[in-house]
Amino acid sequence: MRVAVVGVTGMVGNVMIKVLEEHQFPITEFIPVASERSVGKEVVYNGSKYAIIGMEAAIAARPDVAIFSAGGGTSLEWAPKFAAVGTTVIDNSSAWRMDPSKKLIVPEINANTLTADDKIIANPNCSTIQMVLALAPLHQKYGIKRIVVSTYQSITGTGMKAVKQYQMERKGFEADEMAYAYPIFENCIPHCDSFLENDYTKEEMKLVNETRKILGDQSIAITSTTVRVPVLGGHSESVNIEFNQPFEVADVKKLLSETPGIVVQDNPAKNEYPMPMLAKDHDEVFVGRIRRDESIANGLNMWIVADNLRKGAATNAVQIAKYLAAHHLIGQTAVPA
Ligand code: A2P
Ligand code: 11C
Repeated sequence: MRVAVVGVTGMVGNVMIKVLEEHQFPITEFIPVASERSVGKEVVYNGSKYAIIGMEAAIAARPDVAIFSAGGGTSLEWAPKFAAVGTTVIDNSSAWRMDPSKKLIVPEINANTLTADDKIIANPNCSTIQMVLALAPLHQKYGIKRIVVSTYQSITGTGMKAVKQYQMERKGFEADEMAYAYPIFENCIPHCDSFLENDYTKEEMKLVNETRKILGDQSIAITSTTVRVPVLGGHSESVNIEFNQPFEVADVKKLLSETPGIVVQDNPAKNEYPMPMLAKDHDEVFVGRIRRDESIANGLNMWIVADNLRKGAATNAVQIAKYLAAHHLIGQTAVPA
């Protein structure tokens, strides 16, 4: 498999290299791609050095797969050009997620819908991926009526500029460039991505719209508040769910603990619950604080944590690529649907 990583110098790009190495993805040629600013610089993949190339050169190389983490604008412009030369694009940006002709994939939930004709595949938003992974089996069993989610999101989700802002502020300096409207050190900012006309942020509406698309159910009521916190390890989410059917908390815990990709960390007696400092550098989604919402019928509360650069981005994308490779849906071996 000839694999291009577009946005290889970025926050997600860096983790993408690690995840590809760890998953021993069968790469015959590694093609690192970034903006013209980075062309010629070197990155290390599996112990060897590779020179970064630009977009035109990457298209000319006709990779089998291109994993994009270079922002929505770059993806909108360039993904179709890669697809046009036969490359399968797995895109981490928000550019294609809600396009009805593109699939929005969390492999454990809906990879079985992929075919060789899917040349641009959307990776959901990080805060959506970790939430839906836990919701999918519960929706199937009990039917979800309504979700109320509040997030506590790592600054790594914003990119390099935000991490630099945090590091400068932590040292007591003003940042050269501000990624946020306010200082993030010793602060919480109830504002992830830009505001929309309805006064929700784009990040909040991603949780609403992407969750419905992935679960294939537009009837689920969802409302969200997304908050940036001075954390590096991962995103945390307080999720309140109202089911259509009654449930037992013990059954929910059992079902989640049997779900691939999920680790249940839930033992209040021993102060065991998921936290970003424990989730960092792990591929799994961690679920804890699982308890009945005693204020309504069929209500449940959970706390969901994942490394947003891993399952929220790089790991999910690599899992999609692995699925495509295992099912011969990419490159010269692609089997048309
Ligand atoms: P570069 O380092 O050359 O600017 P982050 O979100 O962490 O800031 O990373 C963004 C990534 O997207 C970087 O690798 C960046 O490369 C890349 N990128 C930004 N704009 C483009 C573009 N027009 N073409 C290709 N890569 C781009
Ligand atoms: C964040 N979820 O943490 C964002 C990062 O739509 O792909 C990824 C933005 C996106 O701010």
